[in-house]
Amino acid sequence: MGYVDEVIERVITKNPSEPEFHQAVREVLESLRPVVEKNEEVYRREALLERITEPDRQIKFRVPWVDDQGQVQVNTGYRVQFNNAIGPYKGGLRLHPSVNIGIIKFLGFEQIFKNSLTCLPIGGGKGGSDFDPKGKSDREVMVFCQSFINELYKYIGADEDVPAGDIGTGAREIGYMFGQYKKIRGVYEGVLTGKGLSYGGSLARTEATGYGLLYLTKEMLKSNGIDISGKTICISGSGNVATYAAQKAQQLGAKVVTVSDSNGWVYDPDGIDVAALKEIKEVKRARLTEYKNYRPNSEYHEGRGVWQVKCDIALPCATQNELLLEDAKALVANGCIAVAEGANMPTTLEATKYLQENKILFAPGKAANAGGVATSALEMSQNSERLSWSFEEVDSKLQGIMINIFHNLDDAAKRYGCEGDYVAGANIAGFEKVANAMLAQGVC
Ligand code: NDP
Ligand code: 2IT
Repeated sequence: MGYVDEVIERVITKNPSEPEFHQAVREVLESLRPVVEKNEEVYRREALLERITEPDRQIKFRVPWVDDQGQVQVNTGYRVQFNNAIGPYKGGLRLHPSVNIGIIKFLGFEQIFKNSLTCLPIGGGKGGSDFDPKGKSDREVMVFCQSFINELYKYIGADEDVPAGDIGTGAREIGYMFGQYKKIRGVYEGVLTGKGLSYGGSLARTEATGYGLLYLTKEMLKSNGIDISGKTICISGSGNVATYAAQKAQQLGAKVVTVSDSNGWVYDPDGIDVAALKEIKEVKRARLTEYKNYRPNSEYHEGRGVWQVKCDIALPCATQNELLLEDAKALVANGCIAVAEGANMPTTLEATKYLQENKILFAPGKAANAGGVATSALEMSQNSERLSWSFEEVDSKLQGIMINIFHNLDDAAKRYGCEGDYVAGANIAGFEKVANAMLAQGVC
């Protein structure tokens, strides 16, 4: 058995019941085969693949809080500090009832390579809790966030580990967490990113993941001789990533016809009204069923269905494994030309394979959604120099980073004889830098 297969088997045996983690490891390691073959002797001796698939540490803790009825509730908190070879641990906090250690590990593992692709000095980590912010009062969210930080504060810091938002964690949650960290530690430092603008946040961080997704998609299309303007786009999700992806897509002259949430989806033939979407989701924290009140011409459907709609470009921006083989088949049959992942691992391995075999341009999440964490790193830089950059300055750096990511992964794919395979290109380009740093730093 080859080294890659040995390590995949070892990961599965050592971490049973963590299917999402297995999936992420398999995707990365399988596409690293040509790199591993070239360096097999050194990598084996240094146990490089065993080390890179084992987190530096996993922290799991109790998060007790009191609800509005006076009842004590108990959630589980997690932080997986995966790899800090190239910088302090960096990655979001997911608050969703589905959160478990396997999901946090898959996200933390992806984050290592994503952060490396940004070419900024950030290592990989992820955390979260099975707490569900939906339907909770502001007070309940606040006391949960305070209790979460009461434990997590021991392990994070501006030069140590810098968490941020993810599903269920937005500006409100980051604000409460930042306040509690400051109170306990008595220091004012950039320990979290995605902060409010009046206390160390960066302009354009809110927009960054969605905007970055479109900057990378545009560059991928351009390098294949295609103009994004005039294209029809299907987006899934209706949260932070989906909303600002829709906004930037429209600014670039494309038409976005769908968005979704975990209950259903909207089809708007005239193009999604981003202002209405923001009001429903960001202000009212309501469901997509409300969208029809703003746009009588639109349709609301219960359940899944976004990928059955005819489009040129598909941007999955909700959650993992939301684009299945049957969806990939529908996209291909309907003439789709490109898929770029705004979410982390939204496309199953079978669906990805089918799309690539059918010559769909496919940009993996660790490259396509890296604009969020890249701008988080820019927020860290601003905090360190105690300055704030203008929106234009941050946005133009973000554009440069996304264009650079695309060319780095495109070049890596060409170097290893798999031109056009952007999954392999992203994994190879992200891995090389981390691997070299780990080898240079010795066994640790
Ligand atoms: P939000 O919480 O703002 O929005 C999440 C959206 O996805 C909501 O529309 C939500 O619907 C939907 N969703 C969540 N879970 C499920 C599910 N199990 N089934 C169906 N729909 C679901 O999160 P973000 O927009 O921040 O994150 C979306 C994706 O992008 C995630 O994969 C995240 O890891 C990734 N990402 C986020 C970054 C960021 O900067 N925020 C950066 C890079 C990647 P509902 O409201 O019904 O739950
Ligand atoms: O998946 C991700 O890259 C994020 N949720 C953003 C992480 C960050 O530190 O900004």
